[in-house]
Amino acid sequence: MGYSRGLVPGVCLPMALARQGYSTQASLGIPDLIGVFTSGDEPTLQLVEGLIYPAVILVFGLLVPLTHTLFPNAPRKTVLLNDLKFLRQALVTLWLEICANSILLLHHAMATEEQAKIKLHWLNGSRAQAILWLLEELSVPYELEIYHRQKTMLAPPELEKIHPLGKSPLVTVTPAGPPGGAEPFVLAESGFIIQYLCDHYGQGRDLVPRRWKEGQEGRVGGETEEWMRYQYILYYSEGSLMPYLWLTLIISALKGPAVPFFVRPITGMAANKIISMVVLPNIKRHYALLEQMLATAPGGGGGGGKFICGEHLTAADIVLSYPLLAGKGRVQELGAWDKGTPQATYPRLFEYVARLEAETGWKKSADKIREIEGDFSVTPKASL
Ligand SMILES: N[C@@H](CCC(=O)N[C@@H](CS)C(=O)NCC(=O)O)C(=O)O
Repeated sequence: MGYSRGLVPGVCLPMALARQGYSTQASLGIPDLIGVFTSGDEPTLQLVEGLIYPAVILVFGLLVPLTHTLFPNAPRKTVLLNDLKFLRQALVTLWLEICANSILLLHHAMATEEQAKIKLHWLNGSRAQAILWLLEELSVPYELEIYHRQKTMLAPPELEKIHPLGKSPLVTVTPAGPPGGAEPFVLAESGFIIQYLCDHYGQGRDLVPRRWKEGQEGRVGGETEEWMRYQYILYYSEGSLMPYLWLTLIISALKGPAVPFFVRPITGMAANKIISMVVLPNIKRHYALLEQMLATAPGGGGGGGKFICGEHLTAADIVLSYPLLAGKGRVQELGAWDKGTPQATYPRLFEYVARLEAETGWKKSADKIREIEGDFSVTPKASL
């Protein structure tokens, strides 16, 4: 009888409690547990702990009288022995389950106390949208503080009070700790924020690829391709790709109303020169790299992957989403493309961008902003 799987729910329970912000240091009452199972936040857990588990016990409970009814002529001693064997197995399993739950709850109580508080400082039309997506994907309870760009497109000075650079995204973390004793700290830089949040809240999700190949733990070169891609993209997105998108936004402004109309022909010409000499060739090089990465992504049976590290969404896709979605509507006008349009030139890349936009987590993050702001746009609406 496959009883060993019965321990799995014992592992899920404390995780579910922690995710719902229960302080396991405080005494846990039956209503707390009922709350966990009926909250709708952990449907799988509810199914396993609340329905399947009792159902299995019930079925086996009925099996005993049923055996007597179906085989009335079987030697009484054999049936009785089988009953006793089954009962012994059931009791041992139940006991193991209770022990595992108690040990894990105790361990959790000592380790987590209360949940840390996460606050995202979100700026309109900014990379903060990717962090919002990640928080939705991780199902972490969070608070949103909204900031609006000034007319100059710069962030408002209030953000400087949070971090000296005054940019967004920023995340304030107030660790769980003794009442009134927890010192908040601030996370800055998209890549670091993503890494930190995944380290603490990513367990059990597939947002960070497995690091080591089987049997190659700790060895140079023992990393999986998925993990190498993941790490690369965390740095690449901000360090290499994003500067060209940023340049596009800034240089395009030289052709717009931010410049007095009588000097605009000159600034416009200079802008076009920089775009054709520096910006467009580099954007093309980046798009070609990403097209190639998608074509060779592992897990797709040699036919490429749906996402940048393979077949499923990772936090690397989330960090990449901002430059790609922000650039999507702007790159066409930068100049000539080999096959007429960027979409035709880099078809895999643009299919990937559409896939990112169709992700539930992305849509949830956009809806969240629509709910608060009444509107949502990936890039700032007003121009310089
Ligand atoms: N490298 C930083 C860049 C942060 C950044 O420049 N954020 C932009 C929004 S996407 C910003 O705050 N701009 C307003 C300003 O520069 O004042 C990161 O990845 O978080």
